[in-house]
Amino acid sequence: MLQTLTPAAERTVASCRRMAAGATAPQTWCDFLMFALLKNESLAAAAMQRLGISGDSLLSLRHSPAALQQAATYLQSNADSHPEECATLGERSVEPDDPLVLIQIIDRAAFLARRDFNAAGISSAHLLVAVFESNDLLRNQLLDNGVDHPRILAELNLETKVDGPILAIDFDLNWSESPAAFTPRDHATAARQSDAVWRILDANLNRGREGLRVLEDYARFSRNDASLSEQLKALRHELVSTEALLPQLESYNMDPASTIPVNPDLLLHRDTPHDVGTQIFNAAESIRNDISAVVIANSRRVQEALRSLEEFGKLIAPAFSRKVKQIRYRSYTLQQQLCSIADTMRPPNQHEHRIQRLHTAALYVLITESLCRLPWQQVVESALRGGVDVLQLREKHLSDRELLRRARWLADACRHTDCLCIINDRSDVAVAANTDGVHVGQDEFSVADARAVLRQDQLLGISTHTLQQAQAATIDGADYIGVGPTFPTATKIFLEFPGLQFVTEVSRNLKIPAFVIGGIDRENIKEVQEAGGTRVALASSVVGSENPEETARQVKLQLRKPSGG
Ligand code: TZP
Repeated sequence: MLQTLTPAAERTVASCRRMAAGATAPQTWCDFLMFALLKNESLAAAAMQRLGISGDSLLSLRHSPAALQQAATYLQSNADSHPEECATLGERSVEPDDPLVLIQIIDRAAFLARRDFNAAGISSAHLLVAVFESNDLLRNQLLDNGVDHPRILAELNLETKVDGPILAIDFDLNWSESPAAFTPRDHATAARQSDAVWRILDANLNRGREGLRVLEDYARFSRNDASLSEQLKALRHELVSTEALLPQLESYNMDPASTIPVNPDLLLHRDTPHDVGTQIFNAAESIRNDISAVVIANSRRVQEALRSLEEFGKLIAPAFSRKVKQIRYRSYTLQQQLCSIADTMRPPNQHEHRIQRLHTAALYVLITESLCRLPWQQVVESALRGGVDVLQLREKHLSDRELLRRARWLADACRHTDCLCIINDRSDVAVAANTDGVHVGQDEFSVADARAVLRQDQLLGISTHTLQQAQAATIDGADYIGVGPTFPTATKIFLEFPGLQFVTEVSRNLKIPAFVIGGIDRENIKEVQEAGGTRVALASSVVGSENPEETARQVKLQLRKPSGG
């Protein structure tokens, strides 16, 4: 539990007391605390400098001429720049006449420090955040100058997640504890002896660096993305430079290109011959189907390495761990960019997932607005509620733009369900709307041509009217076939009806998912089943019904019954 102020924080509070002595206005105390933070050598002072908060800028914020004079004198003096002098000041315990505002700020700082995993005590950094949060006037003035909460936290490298108003402190402050108690944690020395921790850090620094190099190569040579590869390279170099934050025996030079650890302690603990992990192989490790799989695998590798470094780093070097955490967050952003590029090429498992869904599908419904009794979107929603497995947008006469708009709407409606979304005829629309796939007829693009347009993870179905066509579709690599027309229908004009005989032929000869189509309704579905059909594609009988949900539900129930039952 944190009960202490770090020496710099003690010095700062002491300076503030000296400057603001006798002042009654809370604003004065806040302003003077800012001056004191700036004046004393501390984390906060360095951060304030980087944030552009200078003595002059603070002076310009003040309104009282007397206080202005007092502050200016203080800034010019050397009073607080000698640690020895300040340390004596810091040993004084809490003053009985400290104003409420100061006590509140310190309470808040204590609260922040408790939430900061790596905090060794209430530091100047916590004081800076606390004063920023506590004083509206000061905060607004800083915000006007572009200094906001996230920037302050980032500059202070604070781990704390700050929210809510100032809370009452729930433990006793121990103001009198000696500054010696703030030196790094006791277990650090013991942990430093730990061979295991060093080996873990060594392995993961290598793993992280190598993974980043792979991603960088991809960005550079495959994507030709100079900015992304530059950022990945910078991140890799930064990862290497974190080694300097580990406890070290002697000084050493940073060489980001080297595979030999620059920190000799890391090398000292490297023991590859006895690493049991070098013998463990995962079958998936050696299989990469395409570039996107390489990108995804290495992104994971980098994340895992960084997480491991962050966790084990806490045992021996909190500053190292904090830095790695920052790198991990930045790597997320870069990897998201990389993976979204890679995803465009082939999202992992998406095709497999769609194929699996297709194999469990029994009811396929075609959506054509002119056949719908209700507004077509309502029909879609109703059919989805009824448990339809696949929806196809079949519109032959819309403009491209309107077709795409509907395709996107349908894809979005299906995305929140496990229903597949298919576009009739138009592979380009299926790609643009990112639907689950496309369905073509015998007079449209061939399977091969449609595949050339589609993304690799998208499904492709084709209508077939003869066993020969059905066999060809299977050989060409279609994911499913339409089998029909089975019964006469007003939905599409046909000269011939292969009928139930064709259904039987397909069911006996082919294993590919086959959706029987053409004039099917709740009355004749039994005949389809008796002919060997297990899946059906319906248009008018569902979308033209008053209650598509109920019709879909009934058809699905029927399909679940054993053949002819
Ligand atoms: N292909 C063969 S039959 C058919 C298509 C598109 C129409 C199916 O519609 P319905 O209304 O179920 O007969």
